[in-house]
Parts: sequence; C-alpha cells; structure tokens
Amino acid sequence: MKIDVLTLFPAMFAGPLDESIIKRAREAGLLDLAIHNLRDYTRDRHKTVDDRPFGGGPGMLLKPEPIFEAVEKLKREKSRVILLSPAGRPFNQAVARELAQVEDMLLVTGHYEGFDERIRERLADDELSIGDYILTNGALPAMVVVDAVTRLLPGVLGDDDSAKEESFSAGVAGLEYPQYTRPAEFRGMKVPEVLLSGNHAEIAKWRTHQAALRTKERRPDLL
Ligand code: 4GY
Repeated sequence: MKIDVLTLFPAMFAGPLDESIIKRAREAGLLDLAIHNLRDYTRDRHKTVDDRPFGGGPGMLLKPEPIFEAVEKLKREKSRVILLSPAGRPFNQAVARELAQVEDMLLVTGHYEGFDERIRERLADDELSIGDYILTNGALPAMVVVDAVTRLLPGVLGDDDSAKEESFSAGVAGLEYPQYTRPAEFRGMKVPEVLLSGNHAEIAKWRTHQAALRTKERRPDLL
C-alpha cells in the first residue's frame, strides 16, 4: 500500500513510524509511506497556508489553494483522500480493516481552526476522527491511522498477532482477560491459582468470565 500524508509538521513523523512492526513493513515494501510538507505547495513569497474566516470568528483556517495543489498532484487513480479532524466519522478497528483493503491513501491533516469547507466538498472522499478531543494538529491522528492500517496488511504481522485480530473481527471479543507471566508471586501479589492448575477447561472458563466482567465494568458500550 502507498500512503501519502500532507502535513505542516513533517518532522513529527520521524520516529514513531521508524520502529518495530511498521519499520519492518516499510523495509519489506509492504508499506510505501511518503510525508509531504503542505508549505511546499504554496506559491506566494510568504508560503501562506492559512487565512481568516469570512464572517469573523477566532483563529485561522487552512486556505484552499495549497491543499488543492497538493492533493491534485499527489492523488493517484485509486487513492482514498481522507481528512483527519475531530468532525470526522469515528476511526475504529472496523474502519482500519476497511482501509487495509484500499490501494492507496492520501491523509490530509488539519491545523489552526480547521479546513476551508470547499476542501471537504471537492477533495475529500472521507473524514475521520481518532477521538473526541482536540489536538494541536493532525499529525498524531495520521500516524495512528497509518499504524492501525499497516499492521492489518497481508504479511505484516506474525501468526500470533493475526489470530488476535481475527478474534476481534469475529466480534467475539470485548476486552481481554487479565494475564500474568513469571514469577508466580511478586511483591506479595499472587497469580490466580487456576492459571497454575494445568486444568485447561477451568482456565478457559475463568478467562471468559474475567473478560466479561471487565468489559461490563469498563466498556459496557461494547456489549
Ligand atoms: N481528534 N481526530 C483530530 C484532531 C487537530 C483543530 C482541526 C482528532 O482527527 N484529528 O484533533 N486534529 C485539529 C486541530 C483543527 C484539526
């Protein structure tokens, strides 16, 4: 998959996507990620990307010209053009799965008070929000989407992790059950006896029960 990102803060992308699983996916050619500086698509001396809202109001908006220039240049035949903003539809695992099927993505990140509406109207195929809070800009949300989608691309994950994703998509899972590793006692805290018992039927029952309790307590919306 090719993913292009349009941002005012390209330097923010150095680091998070250069580690671990995403690094391997990039090295293996499964993900081709390119970060583009919106300022490079301005034509005026001051490299202006923003302007004041018609009708008044606080703050500045991303003006249409640089974003239109950039998207028209970067967009490919099959790219999905996606704005990132708190006004988007909620991003979740189902959306990540949907995006893992598309050929190419062009992620357009917000800043200031947001986008001139004509960017939405004419350029965007979709608009996503990673959650109900306001960040300073869309770089972190873009990285979240890149990460969540990349790990679902064929060949990126090891078998164990793939199985985990499947149990989530089957809709079986709410939250995970509690897990423990050695030592069996740490600072006076004991691992539940059943997990040391070797009784696999009892262990499975305990885990299912714990997962249900935890989901009911913390995320009743998933039930
Ligand atoms: N939440 N999900 C988000 C965000 C920064 C003000 C519009 C979010 O996706 N993007 O908070 N982005 C804002 C800053 C203008 C973008």
